[in-house]
Amino acid sequence: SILIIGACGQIGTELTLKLREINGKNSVIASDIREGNKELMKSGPFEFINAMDYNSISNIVDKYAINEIYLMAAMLSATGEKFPEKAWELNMDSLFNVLNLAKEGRVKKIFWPSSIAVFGPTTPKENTPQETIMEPSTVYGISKQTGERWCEYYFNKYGVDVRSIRYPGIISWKANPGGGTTDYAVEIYHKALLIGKYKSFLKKETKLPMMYMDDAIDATIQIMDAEPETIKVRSSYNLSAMSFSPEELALEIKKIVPEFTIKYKEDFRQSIADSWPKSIDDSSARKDWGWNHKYDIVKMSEKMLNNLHSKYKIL
Ligand code: VAH
Repeated sequence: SILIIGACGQIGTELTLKLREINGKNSVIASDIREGNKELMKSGPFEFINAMDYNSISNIVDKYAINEIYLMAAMLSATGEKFPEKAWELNMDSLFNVLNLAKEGRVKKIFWPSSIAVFGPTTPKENTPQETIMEPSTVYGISKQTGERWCEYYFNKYGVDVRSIRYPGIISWKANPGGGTTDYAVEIYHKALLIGKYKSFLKKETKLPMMYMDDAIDATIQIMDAEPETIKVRSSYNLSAMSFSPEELALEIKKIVPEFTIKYKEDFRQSIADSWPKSIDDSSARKDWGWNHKYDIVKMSEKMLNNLHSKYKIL
């Protein structure tokens, strides 16, 4: 069966729900350090796991005969800059725990998310290649770059079947993101419906690679279902669907919420965003295991506003 560590997070929540749809709820164990939202908690089995504690994972692996782990627990870019040591400890200890379970043959397959945060200020910013210079300037990016190196090492040295995707910013409505720099692109939809205005913490022209959650979930399941020999990259695959700036997103929202207004007041997250690429070349993922995105900024905005509209029961 499948274990999701960090099942209550923005991606973990929807990944758990989708995997339960496909595999049956009792063969997908959700776990986190805290409980998740109602929809997640009533959708199937839940266990408390501290991702940094090997034994707490090991016990659950034995209890449910787990053979696949999706490690979705991490401290993201903005919070990582406030608590560097904690971010490094959580992001690295949790990865070593699951890689070692696979190395010992107790788990067959691992999914571990990397991020476009592995790229830094010296990386080419447009159409960033799969292989390129990477000098990440955030603790989160450093931990993801190091994690990629360890994933490739455990694959080459111990035959561990670990697969990874460099997620761009991910936009969703079911569960809130926590502590990211791209989170403005989620908050803006809520604020557009609730108060008709938004103060962006990134400058209007800050273009970043983005993806709607349904595409991210489909890509994650697709790479895990792919035949091993099609996975040519064992560090982590570039992945993206679109790129946009706060100004472009606000324009899209105005088409549906005409009275919406936006202001810009950058904070410390601006320097994080400035260190990242503007657009990503994900041709390797498209070639190796058939990745193809379905959502552009128009389709995403319709989905986000329609779902949030009913979630908030706006009359
Ligand atoms: C963050 N949402 O903002 C995450 C992600 C590329 C962005 O890593 O930190």
